[in-house]
Amino acid sequence: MEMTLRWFGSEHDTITLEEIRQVPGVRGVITALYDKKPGEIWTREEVKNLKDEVEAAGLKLSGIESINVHDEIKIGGPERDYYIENYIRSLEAVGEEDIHLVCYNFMPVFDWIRTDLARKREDGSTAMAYSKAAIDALNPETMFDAMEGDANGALLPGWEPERLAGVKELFDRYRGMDCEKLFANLKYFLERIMPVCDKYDINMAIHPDDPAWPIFGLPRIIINEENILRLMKAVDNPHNGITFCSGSYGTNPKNNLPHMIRSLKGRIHFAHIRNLRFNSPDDFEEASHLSSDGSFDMYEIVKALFDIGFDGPVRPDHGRMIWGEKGIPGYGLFDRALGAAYINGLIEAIEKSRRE
Ligand SMILES: [Mn+2]
Repeated sequence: MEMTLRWFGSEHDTITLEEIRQVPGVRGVITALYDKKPGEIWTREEVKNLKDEVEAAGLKLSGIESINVHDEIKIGGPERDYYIENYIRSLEAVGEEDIHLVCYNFMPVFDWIRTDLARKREDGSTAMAYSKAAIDALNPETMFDAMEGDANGALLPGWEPERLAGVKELFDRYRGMDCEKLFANLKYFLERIMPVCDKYDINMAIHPDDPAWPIFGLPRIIINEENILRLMKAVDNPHNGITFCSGSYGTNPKNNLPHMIRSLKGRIHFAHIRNLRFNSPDDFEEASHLSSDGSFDMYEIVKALFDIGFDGPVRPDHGRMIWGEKGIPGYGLFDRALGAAYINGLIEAIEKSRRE
């Protein structure tokens, strides 16, 4: 497994490549052209500049998170082929620069959703949290305002103000969309991009919907083992794979995370490792990575990845805010560095115990 950290680029991130380089065991970063809007073409020169910047700091550009999929493709609208063609151009730029992993998601309108970006925990740290009661009380069209006021003015990936400004019109366009139609649109998209993925050996890694259930009447499909296996079979090409995100699949306690990992052998191209603590079935908060701080058995998760021979990039996912750090919610340096060190410890222990 290749330990990485996500980095939002020198324009947006509060942490530097030099800091990332000093986290033990971290050799790569996962990044993107964060100023690109969904549907915009990435050029080879832009990708090369990003890669050069990362490499100049002694790190590897281990993968892209994300090239966002335009809503027109998810809706299956009249302009989808145009946007798929643009997506293919962007994949070519990435492939030409010898980058072989692209994370993306297929969530309608909204990206990940939390109801609290800085819930105070008993140790004084803050973490992102989700409560069903808060969602039920919310109007989706005013939700972005509510979140923006809470984000330290930082950029929230997937919640770009330009995009959310049109959220009402987007809702209208998704009217009548159900899980089956959304699945068919995802299949259509994947079938069309597979030839370029084959040509450049690009692993597409779909990120699960977070949380893993429909929100505001919008369908969500990448939520459990059954659906993801169906998608793997529907486009049965190893370049059609997944990002295994423990914190996203784990929002539904019915998802058996180690079992899911084992059933997806060969199709997991990227792993996000994160722990959640459930306070009740309708309320969770993002814990530190340590098993005993949350509800997941992190050892079993890492062991399952090890057992299936997963050797792709892995990164600690959202961390808490600790030690007075201010930054993009979930993406401070300190708690993610602790997470990387802890996961590296698990990997080392599992590896050595297998050799005995
Ligand atoms: Mn994730």
